[in-house]
Amino acid sequence: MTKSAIFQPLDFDRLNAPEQSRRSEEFLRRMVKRRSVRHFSSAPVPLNLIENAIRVAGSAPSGANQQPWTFAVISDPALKRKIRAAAEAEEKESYERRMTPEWLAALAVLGTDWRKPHIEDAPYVIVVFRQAYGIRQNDAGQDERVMHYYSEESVGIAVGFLLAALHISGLATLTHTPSPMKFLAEILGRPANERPYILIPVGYPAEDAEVPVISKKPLDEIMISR
Ligand code: IYR
Repeated sequence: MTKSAIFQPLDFDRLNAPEQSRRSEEFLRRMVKRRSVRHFSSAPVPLNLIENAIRVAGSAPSGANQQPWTFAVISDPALKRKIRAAAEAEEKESYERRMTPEWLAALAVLGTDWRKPHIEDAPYVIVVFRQAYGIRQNDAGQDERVMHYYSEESVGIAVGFLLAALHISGLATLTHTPSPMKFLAEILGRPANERPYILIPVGYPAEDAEVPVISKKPLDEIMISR
């Protein structure tokens, strides 16, 4: 049965111009301070910050509002150890054999290697899964595939929301994409329609955390106006 749209009035806060500027400047000032962190403290993080950030991610727009995502929140040390070991095994193979010299050269500015201690050190690891298709029961009680539209784009947008929410809550994150990532679906026992999309260690930076000196392109290099 197709469901048709039901409409309601939009709940929208029309801000005055100074308030718009204030919020815009404040958000910009805070967001540009976000850095990918690879040295985490094991200090605990309140779970409600993680939950709220996932609520923010879950509010993201998605193709046909299908919300094709699952956020796996992992804090169990044994599970984190297992994920780290599997990620490092894939990454070692990648860094030593699979990545091209051009790729390794591009990565040199970040100073990364196959070692991923942050997966164990950070109190939480969020693994985001993309639901390549949905599953529903048909009238005969059998599972049927539901086509998902723009799931890659939808999950990308939700992850952007998630990273922003975690950062604004005073938490550090890393976007990590061990390749291939299939082991995450296996370790976490996810169904066949879920594809690992990204792994995000979340926590506080280690006292002595360092980040590479890199810069972002200025506005005139990333924006065109006509
Ligand atoms: N996935 C690897 C390699 C890596 C690739 C890119 I592109 C980066 O921006 C950073 C790392 C790793 O996580 O080390």
